[in-house]
Amino acid sequence: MEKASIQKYITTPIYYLNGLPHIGHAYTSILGDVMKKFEQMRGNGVYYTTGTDEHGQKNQHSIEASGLAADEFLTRQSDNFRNLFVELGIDFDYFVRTSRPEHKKIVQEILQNIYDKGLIVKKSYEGLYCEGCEQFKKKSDLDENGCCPDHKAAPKAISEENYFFRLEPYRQWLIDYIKSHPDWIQPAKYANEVLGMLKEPLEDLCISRPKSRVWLGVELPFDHDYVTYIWFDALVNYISTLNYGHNPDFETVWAHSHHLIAKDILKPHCIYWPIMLHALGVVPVEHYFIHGYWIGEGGVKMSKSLGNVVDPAEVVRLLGVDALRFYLINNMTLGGDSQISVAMLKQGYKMLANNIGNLQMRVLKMVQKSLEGKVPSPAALNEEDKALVNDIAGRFERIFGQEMSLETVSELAESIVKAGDAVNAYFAANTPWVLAKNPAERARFEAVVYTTLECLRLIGLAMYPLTPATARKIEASLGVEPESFKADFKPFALPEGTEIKVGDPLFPMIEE
Ligand code: ME8
Repeated sequence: MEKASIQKYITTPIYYLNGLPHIGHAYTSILGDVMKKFEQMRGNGVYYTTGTDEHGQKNQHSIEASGLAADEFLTRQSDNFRNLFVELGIDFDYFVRTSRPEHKKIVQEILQNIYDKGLIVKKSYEGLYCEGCEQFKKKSDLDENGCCPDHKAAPKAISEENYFFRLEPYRQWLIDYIKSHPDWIQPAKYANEVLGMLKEPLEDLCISRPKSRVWLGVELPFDHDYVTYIWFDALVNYISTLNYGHNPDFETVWAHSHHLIAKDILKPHCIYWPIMLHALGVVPVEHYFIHGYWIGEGGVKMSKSLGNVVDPAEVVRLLGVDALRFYLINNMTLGGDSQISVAMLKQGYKMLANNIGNLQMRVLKMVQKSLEGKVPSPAALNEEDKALVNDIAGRFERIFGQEMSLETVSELAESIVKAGDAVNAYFAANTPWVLAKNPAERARFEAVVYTTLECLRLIGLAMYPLTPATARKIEASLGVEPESFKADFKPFALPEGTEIKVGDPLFPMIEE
């Protein structure tokens, strides 16, 4: 990694690998890829990481239940994530695995650093431990049945000696930091949630687990009977990836870091992590982008027993990668939860087929039939034609003129649909299939076809971050596929005389 070429460092959470990757994991990693491609089109170098969290009690129990050796189990499970992400067209630069020795070494160096500063103390502790969260719980965190509200299981009473990292001395610093950096945690709703968590004094964070209970973890460098708490290990991935402590370019890259996470892991990311970094003398991440949850159609939670789980691999087989990517970005409500089902995904697919796919096929066939397969002349474009092209180009230029954010990518998806609608309305109103039959209308016919092709070219470019394969097909069909996609929306750049290619439909009919 060369620092001069990196203007953005983007990360996703690293996922627990005790189960198979699901639609939520696929979403965050697709979102990161969309942001990466968006920034690359703006001319910025991006370093993007995603990966798997391979320690802790939950993973340990799955290994024990599998009967496999730990390494074998971890590699097999981690590969399920990596392979799915590759299939989804996710262009990560590095796939994190916390079981790697390079990562573990840096976790140990950081633990030793904080220990040497006198910030870690040993004491005995009695508490209620939720294995699902890998966290000790306060009574006030539990529901009316005494269960963890997220895992619906009663936490176990545990009494043991452990090491603790004091958080309270940093609480006021963190409150001040959030208040003085209003766009640090986006959307702002979640910054307010974090401020809410900071109203009460912070309890000491238990950063160790005795090996007698948890053997799958990074050993404490100052006490070999313990491994470190999974979150202390997992959060460090964001800087161990940059070879923290051994990389002279670390600060430059870290200064442009962006964490993508869902609302479920706000507390470790927005409270423990900045405090850990502060204790190390490292500035916090530049931005957090926090999204809501995908839930089933009708607002019900997805579960195997309800049969409403959306399996990303199955959706890909049914509808292809791009329809899934587009749906996820187009339909996530900012700052809230969003619904998904196979039926809703099919609707999204049909929308793309009608809005973009059919338009492209109709106009290309017209060019093939009546214009010898070549882009016609723009000489006779009238004010309406020019206004449509300029409007679409201007809209995309404005969007790509902004920094990536959750708002920007959802605005991009929306503007693609709107541009498609506008071109379809234009095409229908100008009836080029009628004009084609009348030699006296030749110039007008050519102008309408040129306008439509040029709009498609612009739409194809703008689609690249969301639907890279479709974008390539559109540009290739117009004979102008670029080697790398750039956010250059200069209008009327489709050269007259370019040979078009009528390929397969972008979104062929699907079986119901
Ligand atoms: O929390 N909708 O791993 P995890 C949207 N290992 N996104 C969802 C989702 C849903 N229904 N369900 C999960 C962990 N996600 C830790 C993280 S990071 C240092 C350690 C996504 O496997 C979302 O990104 O439980 C969420 O934050 C993450 O998966 C949690 O993944």
